[in-house]
Amino acid sequence: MAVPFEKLVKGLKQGHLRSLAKMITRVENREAGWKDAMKAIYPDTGGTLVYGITGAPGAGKSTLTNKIAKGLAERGFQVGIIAVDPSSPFSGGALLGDRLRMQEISTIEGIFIRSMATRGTLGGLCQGARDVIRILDAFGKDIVLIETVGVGQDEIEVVRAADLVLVVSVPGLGDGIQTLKAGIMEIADLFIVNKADRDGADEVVSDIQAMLEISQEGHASAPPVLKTSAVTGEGIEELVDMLVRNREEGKGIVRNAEDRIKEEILTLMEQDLFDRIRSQWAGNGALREAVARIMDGTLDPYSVAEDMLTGISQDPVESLSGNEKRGDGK
Ligand SMILES: Nc1nc2c(ncn2[C@@H]2O[C@H](COP(=O)(O)OP(=O)(O)OP(=O)(O)O)[C@@H](O)[C@H]2O)c(=O)[nH]1
Ligand SMILES: [Mg+2]
Repeated sequence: MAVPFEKLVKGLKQGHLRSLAKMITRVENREAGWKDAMKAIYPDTGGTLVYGITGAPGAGKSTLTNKIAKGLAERGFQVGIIAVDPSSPFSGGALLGDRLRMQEISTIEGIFIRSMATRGTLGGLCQGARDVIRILDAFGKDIVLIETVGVGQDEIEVVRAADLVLVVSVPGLGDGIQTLKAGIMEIADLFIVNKADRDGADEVVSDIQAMLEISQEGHASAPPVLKTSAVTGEGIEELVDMLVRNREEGKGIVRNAEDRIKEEILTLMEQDLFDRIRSQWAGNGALREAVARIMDGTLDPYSVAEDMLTGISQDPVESLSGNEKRGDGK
């Protein structure tokens, strides 16, 4: 028998690492009771600041994330790291290096690291990340760093949901900025030019600044551009200091809060609705029946889909108040 969720929630709140790891796995796997467990921890969340770290494949995101985490832990912060799809296929076979680095960082007091697959995440990558962040939050993490490669749409959505977004560039990628997904430059709160020990870092800094000047015309202050090197340590202290200051000033925490909540509700509903429709219609043979009738020409897919949905619709506001009245967290 698996440990009941209630026990994990209790263990999580008491700061047990095993409960933290187990709870994440079981919520990720959408095991029975996951939602009640999330409801139970929800009141203990909201205190964590989330930094999204993204950029071109191989830009040094993982290396930087680890350095940042170390720096924050040294300053007394409890840090969680979520590495989305560590070692992207783009940089080719860095998996072992990533594993070793992850192992190393996980031995540091106050740091918890967890990887997440991009594909096949039940409930979607964004919701999956939100859940893990919340569990880390309830556990008592002050800051969560989430690393994703800045190429796919899902990955961008994940960092977009962060309180503060760091975009990592490097010299030597040719037109480095261009290799990033369009739209990623717009969501940056802070630009980092990593591998500053290599030639061309200053050019990348000026490129970014020039681009910012054009796009920020008439707008509020442009995001800062910082040079770092994981090799020489240049800029790392400064970067960590900047992030700490940011947390102290409470910047970012409430950015887009309303939109984010809205987005989350819709995502959760979408998933739930889909599961319900599937089990209801596929389970009792109705779907097969409908297919047969479409094939013999008596029905069309449009009408079938419409009919299937009619059964589930209800006045949303009414069902909301019904839920409140119940008030037993179910
Ligand atoms: N010269 C130099 N190399 C660096 C620096 N930072 C990282 N690297 C190296 O660059 C390579 C890629 O670093 P990672 O941290 O794995 O990069 P990443 O962006 O996480 O890569 P993916 O997650 O695979 O996209 C590794 O070999 C690092 O050691 C730096 O500041 N200078
Ligand atoms: Mg990486």
